[in-house]
Amino acid sequence: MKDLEQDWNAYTPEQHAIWRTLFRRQETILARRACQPFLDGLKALGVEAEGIPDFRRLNEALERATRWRIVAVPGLVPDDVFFEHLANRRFPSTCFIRREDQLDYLQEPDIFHDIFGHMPMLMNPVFADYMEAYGKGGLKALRLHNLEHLARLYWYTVEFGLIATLDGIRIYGSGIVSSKGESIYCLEDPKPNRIAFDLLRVMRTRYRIDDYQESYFVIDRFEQLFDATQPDFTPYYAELARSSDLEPGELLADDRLLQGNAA
Ligand code: HBI
Ligand code: FE
Repeated sequence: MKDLEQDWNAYTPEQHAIWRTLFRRQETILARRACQPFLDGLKALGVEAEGIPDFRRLNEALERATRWRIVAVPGLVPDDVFFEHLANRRFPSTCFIRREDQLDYLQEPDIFHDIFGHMPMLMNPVFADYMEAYGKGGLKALRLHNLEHLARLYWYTVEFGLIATLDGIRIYGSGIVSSKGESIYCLEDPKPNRIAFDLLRVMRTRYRIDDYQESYFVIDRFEQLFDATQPDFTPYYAELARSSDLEPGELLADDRLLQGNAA
C-alpha cells in the first residue's frame, strides 16, 4: 500500500481551531493526571497548541529520540498492515480531524487521538521498544490465529493503560488522554475496577469500544510491558485456550485491586 502524505497546507483555520480547543482542554485536565513520561514526551515532541502539527516536523524529533516515525494512513488499516508498521517502528496516523460536534467522542481514531494520544509515549525509549515488540508479536499472533488476545493487550495497555506512581495512579493510555471525560473517570470515579497488570488476565478480558472502560489495568513500570512481550507466547495461547474469556467488568478472587485517586 503506497503511503499517503499529510497535506498540511490543506487544513483550514477552523480545523486548526478544533485542534487548539482539544489540545488546551486536555493539557489542563492532564497536568496532574497523565504520567510524567507522557507530559515530558508531549513537550519534547514540540506538539504545539496552536494548530495541527506537521508530520515532517514531528518526525524529526521522534526519529531523533527513538527512531520511530509517523506514516500517514487514511483510517483504520488491516491488522497485518498495522502490525507490520509497528514491527518496523512506524506509527500509522490518520490525517483528518474530528468535527466540532464530535469534540467529546469519536469512535474511530482521528489525528488528535493518533498524534496527541500516541506520539508522546513513543518518545519514551522503553515504551518505544514495547510498541515494536508488540508489533512483532502481532504478526506472530496473526499466524497463530490469536489476534483477539493480542488486541486485548493493546487495548488495555497502549490505549487504556494506567501506571501506579508515588503520587497516585496516572494515565499513559492514548484512548484515555485523548478523551476529556475518561481522563477524569478512569482515576477518580468509584465505578471502574483498577486491577494490577497481569498478562494472561488482560488477554482473557473482553473490552468495550463504545463506552468508558469497566476495568483498567495498572502497571508499576513500563519495563513490565516490554518484559511481558519477551517470552514466546505459544504457551500463553495454549493456557488461554483452556481458560474462559472474562467480561469487561468481571472480577476474579485473586485480582489485586488498586484504589482510585481522591477527586
Ligand atoms: N489502524 N490506523 C490504525 N490505527 C490503529 O490503532 C489500528 C489500526 N488497525 C488495527 C488495529 N488498530 C487493531 O487491530 C489493533 O488494536 C490490534
Ligand atoms: Fe489508538
